[in-house]
Order: sequence, then C-alpha cells, then structure tokens
Amino acid sequence: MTTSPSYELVYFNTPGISQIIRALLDLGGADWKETNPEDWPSLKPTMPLERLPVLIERQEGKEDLVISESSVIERYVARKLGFISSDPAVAVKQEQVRAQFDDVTFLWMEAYIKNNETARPRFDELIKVVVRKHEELLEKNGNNGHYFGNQLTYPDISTYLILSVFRKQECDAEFNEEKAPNLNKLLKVVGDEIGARIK
Ligand SMILES: N[C@@H](CCC(=O)N[C@@H](CS)C(=O)NCC(=O)O)C(=O)O
Repeated sequence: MTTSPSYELVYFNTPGISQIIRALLDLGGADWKETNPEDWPSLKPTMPLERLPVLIERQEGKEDLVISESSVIERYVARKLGFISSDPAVAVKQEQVRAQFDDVTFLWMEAYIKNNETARPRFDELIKVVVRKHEELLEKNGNNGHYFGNQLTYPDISTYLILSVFRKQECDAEFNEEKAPNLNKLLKVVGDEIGARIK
C-alpha cells in the first residue's frame, strides 16, 4: 500500500511569498506543517538555493524531494492536489493566468511596501491591463466566479489571494465593482468557498 506524502514548508514567519502555497496545502487537505528558521544564517547554506521558501515532500519508500522557488512550489503542489488540469493544454492556460500577476505583484511590492515612488505609475498602468484581460477571461467562462469550468482551480485561488492583499492595502481602485464586476464576482464566489478554510 502506498502512503500519502507529507509536506514541510520552510519559510519565515510572515505571509510573504508563501501565502498561495499554504492555501493550496490547506485546501487540498494535505498532511503538512510549517517550520520557521530559528537561526537563518546557519540554515541558509544548507538550503538548495540558499533562499526560502523550501518545500520538503516525504513519502515512505522514496527519497525526500526538496524544492525551491515559490512559483515552482505552487505549481507542484497545485498539480499534486488536483488544482491544475491533467491536460497540458489547459494546464498551461491556468498557469498563464497566475503568471500574469507576477509583474504587477512585483511593482506593487516596490510601490506600496518599499515606497518606491517611481514604481507607482508603473503599477497603476499595468494593473489596468491585467484587470481588462481578466475581465475578458471571466466573461468568456460565463462570469460564474471561476476562470475554468465551474470549479475551483489554481488561478481562482491565486487571484483571490493576490487581489485580497491589494484590497486590504487599499490598492483596489482599478478593480472596484464598477470597473471590474467579473473579478469582484470571483472574489465573492471564491471567498465564500474558501475564505473560512484558509488561515
Ligand atoms: N525567486 C525566489 C525568491 C526567494 C526569496 O527572495 N526569498 C527571500 C524571502 S521572501 C529570502 O530567502 N531571503 C533571505 C535571504 O536571501 O537570505 C522565490 O520565489 O522563491
């Protein structure tokens, strides 16, 4: 009998770039725990790329799998727990929806977390494009609060978490109800579905 794997997420005690990974593990019902380094300088050289997050997958009879890079960990976990399609042609579109937020999230961090003034107009410009493209995608899927079919998938979860953070920081002018009804529908539908199930 094959046992299910268990996971250890190693990251700092902060939401940072691990929120989507944590949510996927919770929502997928994985057996997982998180550890926060007590002495990062000593641990750093022992990590595969000397940075966090790192995910360790343990399964009886197999060598431990140790992976780095948050976006790669997200996709691995999403695939293992059934939030990415097994059809590569659909999977790549789902990953594309998530990846479209990389640049805008980077600019948001520069502008609103690091207070880099020059990043603000670039964030304002790019978020408009992202919102326009995502409104179209959601419309094409029947504006049912999901990007693909009628079920919860990786891009639903990632968009919900990213936009919720922007909204909490009051950076949501470009995706208010009036400008982005479809994204707001997604935030409501996905929030109702998973809001209480993630930390
Ligand atoms: N591209 C990497 C970036 C990783 C990264 O910047 N990690 C930071 C924390 S958010 C880190 O490990 N900082 C401590 C260090 O570099 O020593 C990823 O997405 O995983």
